[in-house]
Order: sequence, then C-alpha cells, then structure tokens
Amino acid sequence: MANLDLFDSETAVRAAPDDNLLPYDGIVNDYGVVFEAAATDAYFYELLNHIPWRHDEAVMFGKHITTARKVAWYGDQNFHYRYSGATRTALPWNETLLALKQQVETLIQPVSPTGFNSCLLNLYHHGNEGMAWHSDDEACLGKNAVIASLSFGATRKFAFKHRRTGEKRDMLLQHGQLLVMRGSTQSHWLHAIMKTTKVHEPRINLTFRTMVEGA
Ligand SMILES: O=C(O)CCC(=O)C(=O)O
Repeated sequence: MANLDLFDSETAVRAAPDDNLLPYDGIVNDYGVVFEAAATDAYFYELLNHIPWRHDEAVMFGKHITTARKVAWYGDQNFHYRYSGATRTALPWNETLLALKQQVETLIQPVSPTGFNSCLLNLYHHGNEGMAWHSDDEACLGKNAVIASLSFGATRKFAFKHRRTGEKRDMLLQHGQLLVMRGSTQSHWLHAIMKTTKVHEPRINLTFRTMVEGA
C-alpha cells in the first residue's frame, strides 16, 4: 500500500484554462500536471498494483475480441456501462479513487459543479497498446457530457479528429496531467490514443464521468 499521506495534497478550485485545444464544436481544457511529483508516483503505483485489472471485451465487425489493454470500471452504485458491444458493471470506489475523484472535482468545480459518479480506468502496458478512434457519446452519459481525464505513467499522444471535417489536433498527455473534455466535444470529435513503438513503459488513464439517471 502506498503512503496515503501523500494523497492529502492541497487542491484548490481552478478557473478553466483559457486555451481551448479544439478550434470549434467542443471544448478541451488542459489543466497540466496537477499533483506533486511524489504524490503522482504514489498514485501510479497504487493504481498499477491494486486495481483488479481485466482485459476489455468488444464486438468488432461481428467478432468478439479481447483487448490487450486492461480496464476497470468504478461508480457510486453498480452502474451498467455498455460500449463496444459489451456491458461492464461498476465496482464500489476504493480509497485511492475516491481521493482522486475529490481532488479532480475540486479543481474543475467551476465547469462541473455536480461532480462525477463513475470512472473508467485503462491500463496500456506499453506503446503497442492504444485506443482506436471513438467518442464517449453513449446515451447513458447524457448530452454535452463533462469528462475529466487523468493520466499517470508513460507520456502518450492523445489525438482528436472532427467527425465531419476530418480536422485533427493532438497533444502529449504526461504523468499527473488533467484534461477536461466538455461542451459538444463528444458529438463532433473522435479521440484516440495513438500506438507507438517508442514507449516501453505502462500508462494508466482515468476518465471520470457522470452516468445519467436510469443508466
Ligand atoms: O487513455 C486515454 O487517455 C483515453 C481513454 C479514452 O479515450 C476513454 O476512456 O474513452
């Protein structure tokens, strides 16, 4: 178990950064690295070693596949989350995830006053694992969902592609970095984690979400 004292890092409400990474049809704000270095490392190893990681499942072109990437899904209640043709049932929050959720909620309170009730975790063992173009536009997330993405471990390229124009934007996501997608982003833009042969270390990403009533 990591030193939980490290997790009591001071977080304060922040105004959303002025810069929008998208040129139109959505808002993506980069909050930068939001924790002290020691706390960021402690979170990474705690998540790597204590989350019950499982390979994800999906149906693609009618075929049932198991991803190399691993996932975990947590929430306020046993929400059922259906995407890529498979249903996952949320686990109850653990101490580390609750601490992270509370800090993220405090940081981004002005753009997400109601907070989050769930979190999807992804573990990429190395650069040969990524996530294909998709958007988080499932009905259970509601319209204009606010999604807070927190990254730990290896730096990886995160890319956006506009559904209609094909215009692209990308950025590097680093250890401890917080990114917020909001407004109409999920309706107009796909996003992906690009594969690379240059990264040999693991990366963990947490996306805090709000499941709407009746999900
Ligand atoms: O790993 C990431 O940064 C992206 C994760 C993602 O796209 C998702 O959970 O929908």
